[in-house]
Amino acid sequence: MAITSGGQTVLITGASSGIGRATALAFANLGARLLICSRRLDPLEELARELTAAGAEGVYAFALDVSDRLAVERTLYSLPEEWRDIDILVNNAGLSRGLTKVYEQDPEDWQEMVDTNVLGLLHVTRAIVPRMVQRGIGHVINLGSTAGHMTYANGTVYCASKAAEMAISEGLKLDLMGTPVRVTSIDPGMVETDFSRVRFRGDEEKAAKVYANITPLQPSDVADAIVWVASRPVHVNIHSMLITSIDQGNSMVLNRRG
Ligand code: 8X3
Repeated sequence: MAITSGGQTVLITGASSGIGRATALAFANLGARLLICSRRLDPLEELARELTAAGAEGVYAFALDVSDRLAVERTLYSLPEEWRDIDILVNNAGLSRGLTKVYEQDPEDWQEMVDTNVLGLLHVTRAIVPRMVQRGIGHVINLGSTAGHMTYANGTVYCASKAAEMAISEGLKLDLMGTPVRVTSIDPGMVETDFSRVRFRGDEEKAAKVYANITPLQPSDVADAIVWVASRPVHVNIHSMLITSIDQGNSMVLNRRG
């Protein structure tokens, strides 16, 4: 049975832009019911209209800062009745702050990355997975990174947060043995999103240099992979998928032209 047919209910965190947004659109094209959340609600309102136009069977948009454990519990434990049975959770919310030597970096940057990328993922997982186990259906798709496979200079804490994501995905899969709930880690390399703009706090020039003279992945490339893993037969669990553009070998090796 394909799990992405119409009627499947998919929760996507960090849905307002980049990979989260592209994933919401990809599932909408398949007629899914979508719960979309991000820290701010305004960008989700326009997205909700686009998702409906694309074919989503229903859309429920709400503001959520995944790093705020109490807000996650309050919001996800009181979803409207018709939105409680979530079939697919895409733990996409995440960010990077700074490209700095770890021994010089502002601890506030560490805090924000660990709170969102590690604890945020755990908070949402903790709120959603027990009902998946109870219902006997579910798929958790976590967003990792090439950064979790290979640490690069000046990115220590971001890389550590993605290495943690990989360990959490593995551990969650082990803890779910004996249940039909699947776990996948999708680990992209460089994707052309707001990622670098956020990392450099809006410094467009620095952000542009990251993708200069290479062809990065597009958010839709990653969304394709997410939809593919979710649409395998229910006895097939894709544990992880490492995806880069043709111009990226690993965290450090890039084919910059010119
Ligand atoms: C994003 C990939 O290499 O820019 O997760 O950190 S990288």
